[in-house]
Amino acid sequence: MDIGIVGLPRSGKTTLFNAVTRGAAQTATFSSETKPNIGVAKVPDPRLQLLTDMFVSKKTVEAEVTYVDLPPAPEGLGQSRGISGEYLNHLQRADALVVVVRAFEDPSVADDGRGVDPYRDVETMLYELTFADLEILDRKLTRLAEGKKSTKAAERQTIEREEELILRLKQGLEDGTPIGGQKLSLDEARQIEGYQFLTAKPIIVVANAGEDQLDELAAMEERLASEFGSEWTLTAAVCGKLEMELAQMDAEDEKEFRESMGAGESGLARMLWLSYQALDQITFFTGSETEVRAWTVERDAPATRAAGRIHSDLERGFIRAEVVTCDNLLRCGSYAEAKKFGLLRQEGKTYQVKEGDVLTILFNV
Ligand SMILES: Nc1nc2c(ncn2[C@@H]2O[C@H](COP(=O)(O)OP(=O)(O)OP(=O)(O)O)[C@@H](O)[C@H]2O)c(=O)[nH]1
Ligand SMILES: [Mg+2]
Repeated sequence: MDIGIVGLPRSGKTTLFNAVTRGAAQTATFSSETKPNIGVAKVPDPRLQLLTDMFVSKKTVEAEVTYVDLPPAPEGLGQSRGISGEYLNHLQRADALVVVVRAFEDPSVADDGRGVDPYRDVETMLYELTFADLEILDRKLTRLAEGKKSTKAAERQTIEREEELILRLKQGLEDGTPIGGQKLSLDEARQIEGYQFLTAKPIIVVANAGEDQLDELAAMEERLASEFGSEWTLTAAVCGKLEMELAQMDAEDEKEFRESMGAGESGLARMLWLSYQALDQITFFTGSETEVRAWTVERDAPATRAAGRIHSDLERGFIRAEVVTCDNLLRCGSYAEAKKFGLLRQEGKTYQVKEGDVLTILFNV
């Protein structure tokens, strides 16, 4: 899972990136960064420790989500001049986008002269993403028109069909429906897979509030959800700077501070959970005396695909999977006991992996 973090200058992208990856990338009152920060967030999961204790395992490995914190766009993202070049490539590579908007008031951090308004900024950002896709569509239309001139009548039909689809997508976008929200046949969806449209990606809108706005978070979340929430747009409000400071403490101190400030669930856990939701991912486990490990895969993925997440050999040479739910395994205390109670199942290639499954893949290459 690769998640791109975007937003207007000084909205708190790097601050949130640091919070979720427990990183220490440079944040700044004046934008100076030009390279993206790439970091990995380890997904906390209490089941991992329980499994590690049960297996008396030497090693525990959490599931990971990669975040890419993008510097402000060189052309001035948010000023309707579009997104292009390397910046666009970075965005296109992400599986989902976090759109950060500034809600915190702080006179030492300059705004763009229009005052702080997170809702206006969400609209600006969504407009920018739409604008970038419209540009991609226009470029494609130009290329198709050129192609039509130099092809024979028989091939022209294929081009015209593609042209039709692109025009329909464009109309939809202009009417305010992101490409991810437009109805497409399977065939059409496959046809546009390669284009990497930004509005086809799930979006997580995060309002970055100040620590003095803790008691406004709930109201902010409500307004964000009602104005922008949809099947493909998730919304949240967090205190980025506070979360970053908390993420840099050790677990005990963090817990104490969180309680004393009434800061609730960790913003880090929240961001990760939203990332899972946006990409419809589930967690499964592998376990032995050498290593207990959590993995992610799309919901309803077949066992072969889950095997492939572990290693391509396991997907290629897949024979079958031994499956037990994490809860059942922990209750039984060992594979042998789980087997005795008939809780260890043998599953084939098409078995749809469930949240919390513990898998042993049998394979032969
Ligand atoms: N008071 C306050 N300041 C914040 C908060 N979040 C971020 N800041 C400050 O705002 C400034 C910009 O934060 P960054 O995280 O660097 O923002 P950014 O979006 O990465 O900025 P660019 O990469 O330059 O576009 C820094 O000085 C932060 O300390 C917050 O919640 N409260
Ligand atoms: Mg930054």
